Formats: sequence, C-alpha cells, structure tokens
Amino acid sequence: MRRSSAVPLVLFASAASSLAAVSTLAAPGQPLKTGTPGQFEIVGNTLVSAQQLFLGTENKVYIVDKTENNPTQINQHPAWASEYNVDTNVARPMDVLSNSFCAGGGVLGNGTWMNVGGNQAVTYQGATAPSQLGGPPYDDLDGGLAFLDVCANDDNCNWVDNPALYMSTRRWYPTLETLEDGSIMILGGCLWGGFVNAASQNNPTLEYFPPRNGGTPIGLNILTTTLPANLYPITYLLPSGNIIIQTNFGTEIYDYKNNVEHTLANIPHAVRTYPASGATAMLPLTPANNWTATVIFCGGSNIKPDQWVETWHIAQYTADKTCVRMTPDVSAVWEDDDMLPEPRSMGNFILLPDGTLFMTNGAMTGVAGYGVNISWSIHDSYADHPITAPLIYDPGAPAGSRFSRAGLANSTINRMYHSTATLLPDGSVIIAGSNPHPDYTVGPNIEYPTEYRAERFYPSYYNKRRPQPQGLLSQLSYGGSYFNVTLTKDDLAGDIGNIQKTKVVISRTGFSTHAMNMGMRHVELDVSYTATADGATLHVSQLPANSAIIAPGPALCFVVTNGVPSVGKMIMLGNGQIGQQPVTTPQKLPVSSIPAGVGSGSSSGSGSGSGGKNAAGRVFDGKTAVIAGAVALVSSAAALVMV
Ligand SMILES: *[C@@H]1O[C@H](CO)[C@@H](O)[C@H](O)[C@H]1NC(C)=O
Ligand SMILES: *[C@@H]1O[C@H](CO)[C@@H](O)[C@H](O)[C@H]1NC(C)=O
Ligand SMILES: *[C@@H]1O[C@H](CO)[C@@H](O)[C@H](O)[C@H]1NC(C)=O
Ligand SMILES: *[C@@H]1O[C@H](CO)[C@@H](O)[C@H](O)[C@H]1NC(C)=O
Ligand SMILES: *[C@@H]1O[C@H](CO)[C@@H](O)[C@H](O)[C@H]1NC(C)=O
Ligand SMILES: [Cu+2]
Repeated sequence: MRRSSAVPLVLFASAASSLAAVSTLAAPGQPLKTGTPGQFEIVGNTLVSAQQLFLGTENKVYIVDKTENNPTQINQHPAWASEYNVDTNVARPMDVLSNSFCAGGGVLGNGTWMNVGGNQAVTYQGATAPSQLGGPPYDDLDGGLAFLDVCANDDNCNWVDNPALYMSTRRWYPTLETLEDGSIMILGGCLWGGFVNAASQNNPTLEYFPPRNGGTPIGLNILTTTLPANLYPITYLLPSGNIIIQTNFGTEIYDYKNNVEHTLANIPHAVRTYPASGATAMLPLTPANNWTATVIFCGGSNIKPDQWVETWHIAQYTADKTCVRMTPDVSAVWEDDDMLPEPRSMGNFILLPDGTLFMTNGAMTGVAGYGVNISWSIHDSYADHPITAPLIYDPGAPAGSRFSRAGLANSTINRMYHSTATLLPDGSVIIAGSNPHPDYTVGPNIEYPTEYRAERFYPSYYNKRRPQPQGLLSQLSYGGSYFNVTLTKDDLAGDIGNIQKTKVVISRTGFSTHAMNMGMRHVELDVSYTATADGATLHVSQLPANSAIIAPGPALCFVVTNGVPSVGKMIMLGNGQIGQQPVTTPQKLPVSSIPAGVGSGSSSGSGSGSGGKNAAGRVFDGKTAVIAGAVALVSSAAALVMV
C-alpha cells in the first residue's frame, strides 16, 4: 500500500446526558420499523465510506472516512464524514478537515467520543499533498485533534479540529482503550503508514487522554517484539484492572498502573491483528460467570513476520478458521474453541443483547489492505472470495455447537477492507463500508467497489413483542442501591415464569473500524424478582462495584426477557465525569419470590452468558460457588432454584 504518513487526529462527540441528575426513563416502546428476522436489508446511503462508525445517540450513527474523492461535497470539498439517522435513513455530510485515515476511537467517561490518529494531507489516490496546511485539490489538513458534540437535541453539531490537543507523536493505526476513570489509553501505531509496520517507523509507545506525564509517551516493549503486524493492537481492560494486549503472535498482560508487562504464550494458529484481521470480542460478563472476562479471537491469517511482503499472491492465500479464547484473570492460557465453518479474515463480531455474538463481513482469502499497481491485487484489494454469510456464536452453548447459521440468510453485499458494523438500540445491527481502494473507486469493472450502501441485519428476536420495562434509570453507579423495574404479563410474553429468564444488559456498542469494535462490552446486572399473578417487579442492582468491569461513559441498557430484548435506552455509566469513580457496596437484593403455581417453570434462560446455574449455586466455568446475595426458594414447578 502506498499510504503516506500518520498524524494524530482526534475528533470528539459528546453523547448522552453527562451531568444530569439520575432520572427514571419513560418505558421504551416497540421498534419503529419491521424487518425480516435472520435477514439483511439495504436501508440507505452513508454518503462517505464507513471506515469508522459508532452509535452516538439512540438514533444517530457517526461515520468518519479518510480523505478521498467522495462525490458528496461540503464546504467546497468532498465530505469525509457523515451523521446517519437510523430512523429516517437520511445521512447528513459533516465537515472534517484533517485526514482521518485509519484512526482509532472510543468514548470518554464524560460521554465525549474520540477519533484518534490519521494521515498526512493527501491529493487524489492517497498521494501525499504538496502542502500539509491545506490546498488543492482537497484542501485537507495534516491530522490533528477535532471535537464534536453529538446531536442529542438537534441536527446541527459538527466536528471541530483542535490543534492545541494534538498528541505528542504520530500514530497511524492506534488502538484506544477506555480506563476505569473514563480516561483513554492510546497505544501503538506507526509514523508514516504502509501495508504493515516496520522498525524504521514503529511507535512502540502509549499515551493517555487527557494527557498524563505531560504527554510524554511511555514505552511498550511488546510493540517492539511483534513487528511487523502490530498495528491496531487488540486490547481489553480486564476486571482485574490489567489490560490484555494481543498483537501479531504476541500476547501479554499489561499492568498499566505500575507499567509492568507480563508476557504470555503466543496466540496459536494465526495472526489476529490487522492486516490478518481476525474477529474479536470480550464475551458477556454476567452474574453467572462472576463478571469474569473471556476474550475470543476467530479467523485471521497465519502469516509469519517475514511473509508480510507484497511479492506473493496474498489475496489468494486461505485465511485462518480457528477460534481461540482465554480467561486472563483466572488462567492466562489459550484454549481452542469451535472452528469457524470457513476461513475468514476481517470478520466482525457484534455482541447482541441476548448474549450471543453476530459475525458479519470478511473474506475467505487474503487480508486487509490494498495496493496500487500490485500485479496480483483484485483491483487494489488484498482480499478475495468475500463471505456474505453471517454467523451466530453462542458462548453458552456446549463446545462443538457454538456457531450456527440456522435461519440466517446471506447479505447481497461484499464487505471486506474498511467495513464496519454496530448494534443499534432496536437490537438490529447496522453494517456499512467496504473500500479496498486508495480513493473513491466505482464502476462496472471494479470487483469490490467503494460501498456506500448501509444494511440492517435483524436477529431472530426482531419481530417479537418487546418488553416495555418501567423504571429504568438514566444513570447507573458502581455499587449502591438497587432499583425496581416493573414488567407486565405481556412484557413477559404472557408467562410470568419468564421473570426467571429476565436479564438487564448494559451494552457498550464501541467504535467500529477494521473488523474490531474498540470498547465493545456486554455486562449483565445482578437481579432478583417479586412476581405476582399479573406481573413482576425486577429488582436490579447497579453496576458491579468495579469500574474495570465496564468503564464509565454512555452505553445502552436493555431488559431481555427469555432472549427478547426491549428497545435499548442510552444511559450514562458512572458519574458522567472523567476521574476516579465513586464505588459503594452493592445493596443486597430482595429474595426472589413467585407465587406457587404461577409461571411455567424455573429453567434458566439459554443463549446468553457463559455460565449456567444449578440447584447448588452458580456455576462458573466448572467451579461451583454460592454468591452472597439473592438466594431464593421458588415454589413453582422445580422445588429449589437459586437465583
Ligand atoms: C470531556 O472531557 C474532555 C477532556 O477533558 C473535554 O475536552 C470534553 O469537552 C469533555 N466533554 C464534556 C461533554 O464535558
Ligand atoms: C467473584 O469475583 C470477585 C472479584 O474478583 C472475587 O472477590 C469473588 O471471590 C468472586 N466470587 C466468586 C463466588 O467466585
Ligand atoms: C500505476 O501504474 C500506472 C500505469 O502504469 C501509472 O500511470 C501510475 O502512475 C502508477 N501509480 C502509482 C501510484 O504508482
Ligand atoms: C451463502 O454463503 C455461504 C457461505 O459463503 C455459501 O455457501 C452459500 O452458498 C450462500 N448461499 C446463498 C443462497 O447464496
Ligand atoms: C422495590 O420493591 C420492593 C419489593 O417489591 C420494595 O420493598 C422496595 O421498597 C422497592 N424499592 C424501591 C426503591 O422502590
Ligand atoms: Cu485502514
């Protein structure tokens, strides 16, 4: 790839109501649209290529593209960003001046979104511009920092670049990880761009936003030992407060508070980072697994460090089909998981509110990236044989049966390099992008053109009547008093017994780019219930008393009954400010109760979480323990049930 340089760019967007007092939310209603479960639908036009994408408000998705020749204009130059309204399917171009080519992103604890990193100003076909201070043809700028307050109340907000907040070093392909205090760690990247990283332009450091140390970058050894495929290192803040970093074949636990790196065994079978680009996610954190984190990596490509050269036909090289997972805070060893049905690079996992993971996008051969005038590329693309068939991964299913395609139709759109996806509040997924080109490229002879069509995918629950819970809160604390949410018999699908299969799920949808959603996380709150013959009250704990389980900032809140989610509400986690979060002891939940003869039974729900329950207590990864708190005698069909 003949990319030029990388200069930091940060774009901001504040979401949700940060400092507002906690309020009780109106009950969510039903989805505004219909869709066919298991199918994709083409819904609109993103105006720019969706290289980066995130859900900023309940109905607005923000898209940021690299500098390129999109036909849509704004302020006398092509648009490189848009705001896509998922209710109306109308996109509004937004102005971005600096070149946000292959940025990372995330959301701060006060609700402000960041888009970090980028490229030098370019002219057509991604060639470096003669001036980095603006000028023809695009009048774009060398990267910088920009801010946006997302349009919570109107449609007039804009990105704002702020050179005063530039990072101290150049980062092309950085990763962002939101921390326990709502600040953000920015890791890695390279200085000038290219297909992969190289010692000559590596940036083996991290820094924080807001800056710590006066902004001086901190060295990170793993980024010196994992060249060249160590761009966009895959990171997850763990409940222990450490960070797992996986990049190229290397893996470590990083104790960032003490700046100590603990090297782990290499990841088996394949490279999962860009350009191999495996799918990755943290599995749901639930009361049943004691909010213990397991991370999963699927697909990618088994390419050795000396093979990342453009002198062989990478586009026809078969991708990897293995999945591996690790539960780093408990046992930092790799375990093989079920294999993908076919090899896949650039698959993108999306956590659904029912606790399953949806996988979309990608290709069976080749890798991410593109090259100009590379003899073997497919009209620039370094991947071929796109996969349009989605998958559902159920982490709670027995090994050997976790992947399923039952009831799922294929998409009609090939989506490979520079594709994105995010969960929406109605439980559908929006999918956009694919642009394996240095510039906007369409035409009858182009195999994999620049793609502007946005699609929605409708999971199996989509058309079921959604619960309409009363009493959800606009803001949750770490620990503290529980609150009550009421559900009618209709909300419980006509069976009061479904209260025993009702969950409250907090879902951070994350910042989607390059087959990963940075910050994506699914946390189930602890609950108990008081049921009557007519309805039920769900007693809902606040967030677990540990902000490393899910960092402060905006997230969606769903009530999920027997696998059917309510429409999600955008709420604030924590106090809405960047800084150490107040943590208090969780109030004990009332003992669950359900009248004798009410409801159809007491079996635990399926399709979510990674643990199960039995009459002796909660089962965590094979270990059995009783958690202090709600333990109930349930006098329905089964005699004794722990809740
Ligand atoms: C969030 O914090 C950042 C860093 O201090 C600041 O630039 C931004 O304006 C804040 N956003 C809000 C909504 O207060
Ligand atoms: C759950 O995790 C917490 C924090 O790691 C730990 O203190 C507690 O003992 C665990 N509980 C069980 C039942 O394993
Ligand atoms: C690619 O090849 C064409 C035709 O040979 C040439 O005109 C063009 O300058 C080349 N582009 C690059 C970026 O090398
Ligand atoms: C859907 O995709 C799968 C996997 O790529 C393929 O085997 C199947 O033939 C496709 N189905 C249709 C109807 O195109
Ligand atoms: C929640 O419901 C329980 C029992 O149904 C009741 O005792 C308690 O006062 C309620 N709490 C709040 C905060 O309303
Ligand atoms: Cu890229």
